[in-house]
Amino acid sequence: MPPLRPSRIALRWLLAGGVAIALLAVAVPYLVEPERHFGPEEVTSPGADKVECEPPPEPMLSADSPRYFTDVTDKLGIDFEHVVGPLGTYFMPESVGAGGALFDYDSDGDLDLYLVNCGKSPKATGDFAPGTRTENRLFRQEANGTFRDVTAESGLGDTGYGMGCAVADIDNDGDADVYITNYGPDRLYLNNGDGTFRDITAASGIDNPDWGTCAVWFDYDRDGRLDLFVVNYADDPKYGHSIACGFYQGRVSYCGPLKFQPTVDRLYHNEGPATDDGGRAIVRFREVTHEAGIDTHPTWGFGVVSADFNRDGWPDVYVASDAGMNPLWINQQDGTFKNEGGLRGVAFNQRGTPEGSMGIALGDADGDGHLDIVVSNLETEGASLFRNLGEGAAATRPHTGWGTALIDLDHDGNLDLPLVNGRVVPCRHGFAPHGGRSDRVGGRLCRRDCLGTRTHLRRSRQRWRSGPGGHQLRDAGPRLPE
Ligand SMILES: [Ca+2]
Ligand SMILES: [Ca+2]
Ligand SMILES: [Ca+2]
Ligand SMILES: [Ca+2]
Repeated sequence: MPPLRPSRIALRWLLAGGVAIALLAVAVPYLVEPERHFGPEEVTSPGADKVECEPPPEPMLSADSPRYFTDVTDKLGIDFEHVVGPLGTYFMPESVGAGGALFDYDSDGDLDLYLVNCGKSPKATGDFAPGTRTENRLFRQEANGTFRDVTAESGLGDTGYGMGCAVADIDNDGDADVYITNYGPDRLYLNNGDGTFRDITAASGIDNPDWGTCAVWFDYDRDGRLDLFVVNYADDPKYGHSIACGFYQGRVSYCGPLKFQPTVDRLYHNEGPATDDGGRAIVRFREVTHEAGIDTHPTWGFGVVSADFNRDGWPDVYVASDAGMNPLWINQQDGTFKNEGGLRGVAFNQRGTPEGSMGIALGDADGDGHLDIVVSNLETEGASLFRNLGEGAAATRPHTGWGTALIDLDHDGNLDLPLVNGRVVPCRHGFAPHGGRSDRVGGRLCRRDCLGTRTHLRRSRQRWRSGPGGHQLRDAGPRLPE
């Protein structure tokens, strides 16, 4: 890899940080029409009446506030729009959004941008506006720092109902390969080394038809080949996740996790190089979910990270579950894992209560040399900070958090904590968003010593953008049925 020029490094970090926040912010709006609820059943959410609608927050960026980001989206040629709907069927994946990755797909030393897209909801009537693109898209970073859409020529324009992706070199040939989690069958794309990818899902032996949300590559048996842990959300054979649930004062919205069945997350062992029926090189995987013990604890999984949490030299796995405990799978060094989430204090919050966990950030928040964990949760729960000393510490924000990260945004050596919020449960007076209806994110980036400051996402009806001072990507938002 050629050395990076300083100016490019700055741009790269600016972009990486900005896109990280933007991707984390792809939480779909919860703009629902109560009279249009779908499905033969409603359930009531006890406690919803206790959720007060807070007044819109005061702007948090003053004229002399530091600007960590500059909006370069249009300038750099990134025109991605995240598409869901058309709304009206309460198809729950609409309320989750999708992620993406910054990685160097063509090995030229410059980070490229891959953005996962959702698409049309299965039972939705109506359609998107003509020309709406629903496939995942890949943008190549050009020599001048701008981005060019190379989706079609790369072969990475997966059209599944996308949720997330995990990038790693799975065949040890030096280039980055891509796993995509979908609502429906996931996909594995092998990098051909010439700027193109090919779908090797079936030939590789990977078969995850469930609602995959997040995945991580890690070498759990330390044989030099990356293995795959895939987190799945919920099963709903009865309604296909198109079902509304009742809340306070007859209001309806997307259902919570307990309406559905939890799922088993899956572990695939990398068996090494092989060839497909046509004689082309592939990588073969074998599902080891059961023999590794992962099926002993189903989850409503939204996030997953891998690290050596107990410092024994073997990588472990931590899962954010939208209900119930968050499992911490400690590697037993023999191909099996044991859930020690409760034992190690990361399964529940500070009060011993399970939370609606969505995002996970991993980093050394207190600078003691050990990895700590931040988990974003549902409104009224706040995010949780777990220091890696067995201490659990609730950090914070009274909003429903989705994406989060621990990242040094201002290069001062301290990790900062962006938390992106979005409402899914109606409050006492309806669906007032976190801060009213406008087009900006007001936010103060959180240093390690100020866990508790807030970052608000405000939503418009059709699209969101961050700013002022924030990186910007656009979300096409809902196209409401006519
Ligand atoms: Ca590149
Ligand atoms: Ca590769
Ligand atoms: Ca391995
Ligand atoms: Ca370990």
